Amino acid sequence: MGQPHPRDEADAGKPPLGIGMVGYAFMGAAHSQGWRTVGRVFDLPSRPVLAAVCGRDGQAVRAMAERHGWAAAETDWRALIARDDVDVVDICTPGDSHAEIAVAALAAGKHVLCEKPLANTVEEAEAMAAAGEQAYRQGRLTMVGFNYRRLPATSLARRMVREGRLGTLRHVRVTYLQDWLVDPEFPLTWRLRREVAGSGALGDLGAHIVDLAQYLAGEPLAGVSALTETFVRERPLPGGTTGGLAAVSAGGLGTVTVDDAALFTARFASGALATFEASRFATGRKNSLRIELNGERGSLAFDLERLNELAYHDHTEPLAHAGFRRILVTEPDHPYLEAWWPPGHGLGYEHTFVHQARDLVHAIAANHRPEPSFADGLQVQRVLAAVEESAAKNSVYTPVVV
Ligand code: SOE
Repeated sequence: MGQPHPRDEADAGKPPLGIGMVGYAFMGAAHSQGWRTVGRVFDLPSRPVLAAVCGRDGQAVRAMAERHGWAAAETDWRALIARDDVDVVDICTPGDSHAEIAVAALAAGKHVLCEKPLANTVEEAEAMAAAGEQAYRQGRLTMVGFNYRRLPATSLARRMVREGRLGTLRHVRVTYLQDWLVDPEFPLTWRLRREVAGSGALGDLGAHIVDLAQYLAGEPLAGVSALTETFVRERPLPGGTTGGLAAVSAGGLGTVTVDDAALFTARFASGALATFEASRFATGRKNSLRIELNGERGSLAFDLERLNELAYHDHTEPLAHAGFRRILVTEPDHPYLEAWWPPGHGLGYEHTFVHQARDLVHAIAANHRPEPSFADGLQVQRVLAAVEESAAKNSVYTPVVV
């Protein structure tokens, strides 16, 4: 064992906050990083302790626990939520188990952080939000893992919109594009099965951009008009995942039961118009999330591939020298950055999970409902359901007369 970390000594007097995580793949690794790092960077009111991680494959989950610093490994989530050393249950499993685990964990008196999308159906999300409301009255909190809110640049954009720098909003334009499904030989992993994932690009990517758009605009969407498509309808059956999104096939074919892409237009309650595009078939786009907001007084644009920057146009400036300029979001008074590196030393994807952990730890100490809570996650779920309903009706689709 090496020397104790100075921060460990400083934190020794703080009350422990035991974290129990269910699921240990891609998101589990990302959340582990967040929990492991948060107390070493931020001054927190309590001391997050990586108490236990849970997964069905005992050998794999023990290896994960060892690698990421979890004190114990469990193979049954019910055993995890029954543990006295677990205060927060962090759900990183596919959507089909979110509702059951979250409702049980809240009933067991735990705080719950749940990966997005909140659930696979509106009904499940309603049950989770109702359980969250009841638990809130007993001082237990819920949060959904819409991590892209927790970047300094997106948080700064929210602050600028709230300050009125864009004035009345007219447009929000969002795309979230990936290309890992382009190969028709890519196997039918759980993200392509409706009974496990709920939906495809819509729930996986569309949920993020619906949340981000509503968060930045500061208001909910009132209605949508949508098109969805499944480009490759049959794929080889999977033989196992090989890290991240990658997988190998086992032979034989199965049916894809989710969308590969979802496109929709939408109207905010205020009348602002929005367009959304979520796709896993955008060749060359790996994890490309872009959002632009246009208001009467100015515009803001964010690109996840340049995540330490915002583009800002101030339309109240003399037009002779107005235009988009780059804000480098690395100053100590930018959101989350007081604790990180000197100006100019940027952050990355993984830091969103550190910030998510920070915000939840503070919310628990203050008994303040965190945002987004399960109630907010339910609202996003309703938007996703409206998109599916609209796409099923093809309501936007007026054939071109020839
Ligand atoms: C896969 O499409 C994925 O990992 C999503 O599930 C995450 O939510 C997103 O942040 C990155 O892409």
